[in-house]
Amino acid sequence: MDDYATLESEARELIGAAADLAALEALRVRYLGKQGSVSTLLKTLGSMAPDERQAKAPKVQALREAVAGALAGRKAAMEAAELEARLAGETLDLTLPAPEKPRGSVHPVSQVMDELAEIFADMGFAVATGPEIEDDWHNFTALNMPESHPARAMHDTFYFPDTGTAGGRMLLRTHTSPVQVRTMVSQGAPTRIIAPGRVYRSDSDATHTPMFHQVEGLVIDRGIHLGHLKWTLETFLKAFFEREDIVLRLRPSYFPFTEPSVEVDVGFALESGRRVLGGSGDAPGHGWMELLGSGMVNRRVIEMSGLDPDEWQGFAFGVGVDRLAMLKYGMDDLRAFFDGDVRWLRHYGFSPFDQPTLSAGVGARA
Ligand code: 2U9
Repeated sequence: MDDYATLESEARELIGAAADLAALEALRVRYLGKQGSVSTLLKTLGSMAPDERQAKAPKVQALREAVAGALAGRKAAMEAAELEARLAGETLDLTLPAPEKPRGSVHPVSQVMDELAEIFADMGFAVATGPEIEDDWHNFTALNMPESHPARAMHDTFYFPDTGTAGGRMLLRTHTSPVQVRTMVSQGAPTRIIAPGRVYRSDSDATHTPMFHQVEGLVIDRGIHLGHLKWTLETFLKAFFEREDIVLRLRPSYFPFTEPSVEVDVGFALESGRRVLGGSGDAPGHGWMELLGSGMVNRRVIEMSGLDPDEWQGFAFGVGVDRLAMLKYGMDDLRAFFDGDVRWLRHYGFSPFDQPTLSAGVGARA
């Protein structure tokens, strides 16, 4: 056995006996590292006479390859053994139920807004949105509420410091009506939209929160009259409350942005102390509940939005989304809607997979 063969068998023996990857790495350095014995042999080839180099070089190269191969083989074997051991130690019971992932729920206000969008889409209404921080022209002036109107008082509306912007002072919108004004100004007529969203009033007690939700509707077209308004609201309420026996009563009222204006009451029955919508409010044991405000859009509002009121007429209505949710799903405290208590949401929230559709029933299933 020559020196090369001795070195190779010694290296193979040590590599075979290496206990772990660290020991193997130490052996790699010992043989193939910069100062390693095989590397040194390779270097000495350079200083040999050509004949001697020609005779020895293939042997040294073969030695280097043999050691490198033995190191790689041992390393692969160690890694495979480690994987084997891990797999043998792990058990996976595929019959166990998967742990349940926490799932969010849909807030009743969002649920009702989705239902409204679905119902009104079926009647050809688009959903329009706009800024919650408005200027006083869009929130008040364009809606026939001039400077002197009491709703403009500081104690009713949240104002921002006056910065002299073009449309007047900035404020938190008190209704979603400015969205309809913006739509009329930018898109003209005819139009059919609902505008759902947050509105703000400086008001706070058991039945009023400083922020609440409204949906308003607007139809502008030729020849629109109160009959269209009544049919639309009746069709909407029947679809929303999922009852055919919804009866409306229109009472004269006043809003600056509509003329004539009507308050819309819905008949209800008292069932074990609870008000349940349906039937005429004049029947024995029944009553009327005020639910919506509405009317024919005031010609001055149509004019201020840049349309000709002799050509275009329309109707508009407004209703509280929170109120609709309470009536349909039975919550009794408005303030709980905005407390952010997850227990309330777990109780009243809806499944995100239960999208309202007219065909499957617009209401959420319990
Ligand atoms: C334009 C023209 C007219 C929207 C209307 C009401 C009547 C109304 C209240 C219901 C309950 C607000 O949430 S509430 O407090 N709304 O009574 N809203 S008519 O009239 C408009 C809107 C936009 C351009």
